[in-house]
Amino acid sequence: MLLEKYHLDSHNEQLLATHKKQFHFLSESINDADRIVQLLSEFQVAIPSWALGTGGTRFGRFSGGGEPRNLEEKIEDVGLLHKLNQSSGAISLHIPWDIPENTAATKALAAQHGLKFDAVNSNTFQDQPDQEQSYKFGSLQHVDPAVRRQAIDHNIEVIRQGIALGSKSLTVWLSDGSCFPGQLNFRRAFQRTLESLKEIYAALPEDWKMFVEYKAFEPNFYSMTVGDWGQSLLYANKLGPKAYTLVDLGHHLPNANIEQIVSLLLSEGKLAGFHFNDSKYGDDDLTVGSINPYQLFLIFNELVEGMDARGMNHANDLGWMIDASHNVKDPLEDLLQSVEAIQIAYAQALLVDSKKLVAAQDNNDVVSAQEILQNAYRTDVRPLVAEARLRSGGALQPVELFRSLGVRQSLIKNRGQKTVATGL
Ligand code: PSV
Ligand code: MN
Repeated sequence: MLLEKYHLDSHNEQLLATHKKQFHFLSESINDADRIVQLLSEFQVAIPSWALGTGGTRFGRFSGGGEPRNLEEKIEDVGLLHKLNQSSGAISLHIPWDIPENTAATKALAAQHGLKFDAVNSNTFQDQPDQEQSYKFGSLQHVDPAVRRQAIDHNIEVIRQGIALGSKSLTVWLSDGSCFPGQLNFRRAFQRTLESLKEIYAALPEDWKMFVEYKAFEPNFYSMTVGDWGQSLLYANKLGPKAYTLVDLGHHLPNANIEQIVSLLLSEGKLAGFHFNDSKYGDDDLTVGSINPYQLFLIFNELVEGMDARGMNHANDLGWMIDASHNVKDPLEDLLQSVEAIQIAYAQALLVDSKKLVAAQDNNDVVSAQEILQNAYRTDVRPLVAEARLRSGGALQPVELFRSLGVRQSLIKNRGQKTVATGL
């Protein structure tokens, strides 16, 4: 075990006095500190199995070593994160990058680490070595029914794997689209995709959801067949009540008002949840909150407002997941930072004085509305987040403990310097 309870205890003990001072100071200046801490403790963010190794670009990949070599080691890494922050209690698998060889053993290992299986993800954007048909010109949209059949069957197989693991949702992200004008008949491509999705939808168990993820561009650069939230919502509405739109923060054209998209999807009852990350230019897959933390806060502000308006449970009624690529940072440190950034934005949104905000909006008091939002955003809520970790048995400063224990060095020693995680 790289991380024992006594490591956590002695780390927390050293930082406790300073933390308590900061927490008390903050608790006295805000309302509801205990309620916020409680909500933060309940809030879990799923870790994608493909983000545990070093990511790369088409120009190169620079591994930091000690990457998980198989699904078991990926589960162990997420278990480690969860021990540190008590907020990463789920893992999301991408198939076929991660296929459990022995489902019962995989489930038992996850349970041992206190982890659940979040959404399972299908992959019809790459050709696998043993595959008969190619996805070069799309999968569910393809003009050849044999390709569509293969892609549909793959999704149904992913559902089957997910049922065995105890997942409750399937995320479908399609790279389908076209690179040049004239390549594709948009209307017919949409229709074929819809028909294919209907077959997959029909294979969903009663208590499952289908998440339809959109993306503006890449790998297709002229059109994407599920290119924006409007297109995803069209599919979801036509499919039925178990289909929802999934928002990946990096999948919009520049300057899109993501918080407005989130608000409307939520009020339509069609928001599936998130793939959290951050970006400057496109699908950069950077650490959550590293580029535009104000936007993240505004998104959470809409989430809290909209979920409360619909009487939804913050922790369980939407899918919360990270989707990132760690090209220059230690992936585990990056994921710890990402989860913390999500919790900070959530805590700040919980601080918004919603009654005052409604009054300001109803009076067209633009200045007050901005003051109310920014007052919450500019509050340093880190002591609340740390307190939630402390009360749940995690570390006051997860990255600091990860470093002081030399976790990466131990992983390199155990697994080797040149390991490569699948799915990168
Ligand atoms: C596509 O860019 C995406 O966001 C989808 O969620 C995929 O499943 C994932 O990235 C693959 O890395
Ligand atoms: Mn994604």
